[in-house]
Amino acid sequence: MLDPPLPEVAFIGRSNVGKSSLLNALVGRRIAKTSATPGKTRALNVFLIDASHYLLDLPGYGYARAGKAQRAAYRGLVKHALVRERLRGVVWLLDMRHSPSVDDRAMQDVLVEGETHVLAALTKSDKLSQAERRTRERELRDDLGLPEDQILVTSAVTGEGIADLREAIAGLITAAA
Ligand SMILES: Nc1nc2c(ncn2[C@@H]2O[C@H](COP(=O)(O)OP(=O)(O)OP(=O)(O)O)[C@@H](O)[C@H]2O)c(=O)[nH]1
Ligand SMILES: [Mg+2]
Repeated sequence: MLDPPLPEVAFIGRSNVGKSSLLNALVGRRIAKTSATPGKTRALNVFLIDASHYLLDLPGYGYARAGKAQRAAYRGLVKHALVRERLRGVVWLLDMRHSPSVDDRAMQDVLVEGETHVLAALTKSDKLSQAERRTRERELRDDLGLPEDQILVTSAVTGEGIADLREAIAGLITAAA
């Protein structure tokens, strides 16, 4: 358990989806390391925010170039993160340009199974035109089957959705455990 014990929210998603970048955008500081090369985040990195909660940055899943042992280690990290005593929920990131991958589906099953509180962050909205963005948002909303307020369109580049995500995370943290 982290000291001091405080509510935790974990960032989960496939490698390169933008977990570390979104975390940085949320806190307005470059505290998590980011890279254009998948597999940048290699361990569980913990950030204490405003002395009130922790944000957990995790390695991504589905990183094809990682070795077998490394992938097993990443899976273990994520699995353990999900059962942490103080975990209040996860921000589950999906690249808005793509349909959920097999690994994303598997993660969704795990999240449903564990009754984990989920905020789905659709990332990199800046990479789409307005028309594409609307289409993809609708498709993903239909596809994911999550309540409307649990899906947020975000961009670490333009800042779209960041304030809403910050608010939603605050909601997770203050909700009765
Ligand atoms: N255009 C755009 N690029 C982004 C956005 N978020 C992240 N990126 C880029 O995507 C790449 C991966 O970002 P990271 O934040 O390192 O991704 P990650 O999910 O933490 O990756 P791993 O730690 O390897 O699992 C970097 O080149 C980022 O600059 C975004 O909102 N818009
Ligand atoms: Mg990362």
